[in-house]
Amino acid sequence: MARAKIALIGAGQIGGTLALLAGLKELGDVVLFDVAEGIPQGKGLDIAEASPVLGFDAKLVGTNGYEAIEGADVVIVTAGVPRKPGMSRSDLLDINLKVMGQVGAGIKQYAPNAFVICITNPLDAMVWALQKACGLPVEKVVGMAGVLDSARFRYFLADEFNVSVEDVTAFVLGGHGDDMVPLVRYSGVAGIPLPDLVKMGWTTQEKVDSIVERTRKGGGEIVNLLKTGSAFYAPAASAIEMATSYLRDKKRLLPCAAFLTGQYGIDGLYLGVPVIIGAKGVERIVEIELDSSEQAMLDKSIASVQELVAECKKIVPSL
Ligand code: TXD
Repeated sequence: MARAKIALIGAGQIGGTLALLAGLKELGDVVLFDVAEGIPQGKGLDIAEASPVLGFDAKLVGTNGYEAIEGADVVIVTAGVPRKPGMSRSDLLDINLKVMGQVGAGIKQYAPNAFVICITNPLDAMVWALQKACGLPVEKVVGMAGVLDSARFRYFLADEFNVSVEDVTAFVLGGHGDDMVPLVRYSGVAGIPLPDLVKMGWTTQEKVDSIVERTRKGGGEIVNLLKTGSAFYAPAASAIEMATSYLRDKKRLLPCAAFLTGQYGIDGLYLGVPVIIGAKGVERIVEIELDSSEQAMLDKSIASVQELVAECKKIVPSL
């Protein structure tokens, strides 16, 4: 069977890491696209030159033209600008909405059958705008945030319990912001829920609360350390997990920003919820039961995403 084709729109920090991981996992051939000349070409060639040493077969090409993404099976979008000092949130929205417009048009023309994963921030609004711009079915356009937020939660828990990260499951719902909803009841070690682990004396409620807080602020913690730029290894790994589930029809249950049509009482908005990703894209949206405090946290998160989308509609009324 021919190799899958993976198009990476944006060849910055995350884009470059995505290309390396896609190669290492032999997911398929990779096209790196960026408006910056030389960067996608340089990164593509550099990673291709690593392939004999690392032992993978994949073609990696860099480009500044959308035609090179023709027929892509998966498109992962990181294109955009980060918020710089002095830039307001709506300045950032304005620029990145324009970027989503361009990227969406490119996908519509050259990769209308792709599974599209958006990573660009502010995530919940950008994936919404990207879906509108490319016009692909909503089950083929998702946002990456929950896998990353859950991975952070899992790592902190594994560290606290001194157990393998592989045995820690964790769930984070809602928008990709400080009011995301880490679900303590649905997280635990090898099937033992966190509240039971507290009862068993493995940890304390205070420690769990502080891990929840650290998870919520996980993105900011890395930004503060790096000073320039934001996290890129874990975000890239998370998007690759989603792409793999699609390409290999694994039907993983992963928290992703998916378009809701009534689930969780929401219609017409992208929000981080558990979904099953298989060969058809988002094959199922899983509605889990929430208690009143979890629902209240989710409602707060929903309100933030709604506010963000309303701001986007103000900037681009045609959306
Ligand atoms: O969980 C999540 N969703 C996130 C999101 C976690 C971490 C970072 N997240 C966001 O991903 C971050 O706030 C950014 O919006 C994106 C990409 O992060 P990255 O660290 O890769 O940013 P870079 O290094 O600035 O790369 C962006 C690239 C850069 O090379 C630009 O030249 C390019 O985007 N760019 C474009 N490419 C194509 N088309 C257009 N119009 C364009 N404009 C800029």
